[in-house]
Amino acid sequence: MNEPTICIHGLGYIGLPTALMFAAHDYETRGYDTDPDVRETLATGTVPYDEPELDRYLAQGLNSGQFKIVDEVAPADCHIICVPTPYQEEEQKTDLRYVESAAETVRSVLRKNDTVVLESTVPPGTTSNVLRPILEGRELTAGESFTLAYSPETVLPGKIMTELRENDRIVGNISDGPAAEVVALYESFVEGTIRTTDATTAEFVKLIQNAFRDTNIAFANETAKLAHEFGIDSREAIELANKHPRVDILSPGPGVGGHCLPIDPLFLRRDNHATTLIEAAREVNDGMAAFVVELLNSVLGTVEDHRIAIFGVAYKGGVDDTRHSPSLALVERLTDYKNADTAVHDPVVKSARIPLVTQKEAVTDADALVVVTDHPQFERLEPEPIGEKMAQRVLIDTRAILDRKRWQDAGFEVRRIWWRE
Ligand code: SAJ
Repeated sequence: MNEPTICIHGLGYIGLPTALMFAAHDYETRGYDTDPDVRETLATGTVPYDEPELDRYLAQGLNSGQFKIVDEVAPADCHIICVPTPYQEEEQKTDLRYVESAAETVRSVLRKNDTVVLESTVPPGTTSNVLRPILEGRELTAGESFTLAYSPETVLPGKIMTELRENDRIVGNISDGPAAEVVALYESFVEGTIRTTDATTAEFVKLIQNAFRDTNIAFANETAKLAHEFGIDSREAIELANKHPRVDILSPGPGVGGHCLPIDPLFLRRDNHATTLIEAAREVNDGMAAFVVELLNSVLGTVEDHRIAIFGVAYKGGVDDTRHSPSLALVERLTDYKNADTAVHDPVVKSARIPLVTQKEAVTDADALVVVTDHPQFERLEPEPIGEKMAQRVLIDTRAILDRKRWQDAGFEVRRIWWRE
């Protein structure tokens, strides 16, 4: 087992699965996180969030000894940085403090011929202009005495382990020529194609992928709102439009959440130059909470003095992640209305920054039920037991996942973001 040793810096949503993937492919893998609570939880074999396959990989990594959680970073042949890069809305810039601090740590143990890879999502130029100067010293030059590359993850929460294996991958080197060591490293588990480019292009590609998806969803959301005005069925219109060989419009919904699509497109802003289309798309998507309130108002007259049950606080179905969740935006918007009361239920999320209640508590005396997250559990909801607890039978199905006719037959007034009413 003469594979190089790997140290993963940051054991969150991406660092942990990546570390476990390397460990499962015979690399002696060390995992380091600056948060002692994260280290302690993982060391007991507990994955702090829901993600298929991860528990099994963690148990296997710890039991075999291929994966070890360390309290201090030691020298390793390869360092992979997977730390958060939050966006500071007020200053309109990416907070690179965690990347910088991880780079300082790597520098303290970096040796000649080692490899350093950044995976965190960052503004274009970060690997060359921020990471490189921290790592380089009098004796160490990137591209000469050590390898430095950027390689973004592209995995979908809920399918992380599958997509780590199956997705194509980009490796962006900071000097000319392909980063052979880095390609070889990822080739150990990536079944897709690995393509090489320069680091800044790789950073840019990651951002435009997410900006493209966000913009496409914004187009779908705008289409749905326009269709409402024209009195036509947006679902039918989008399905028909998508029959064209070069058209592929995504699905409208209550807004775009998660830690990637709402944030990454903003990393493309440069020296206060607005990215016109991309920022307009963000506005459209952020505006969907207001549209859901409009739908509520159209049935209730006003949401003032009404009690609204909200189903789902996860940002999308099947995950327990509530970051930038459309439900949180909706709850926030409803606080603008006098005496509008909200009760939020989610069968998957264990805790959120707002109180969560049981399904029964949420619907009891509610004037409307808004289904925000497309959890499979909600698709199976029965109208009658819910309706009999509610004060009024009103359903806003923002994802069009419920059988409208059944709910209407049970006396519900039904509204949806897409689909003709
Ligand atoms: N959504 C819609 N309509 C759609 C699709 C999604 O409203 O047709 C909403 C979802 O409900 C959710 C949000 O968009 O609120 C984002 O969900 P998602 O499934 O589109 O994406 P994420 O944020 O879970 O993961 C994205 C993925 N990026 C792309 O597909 C380009 C993933 O591959 C990335 O690795 C991930 O961001 C990341 O880490 O950057």
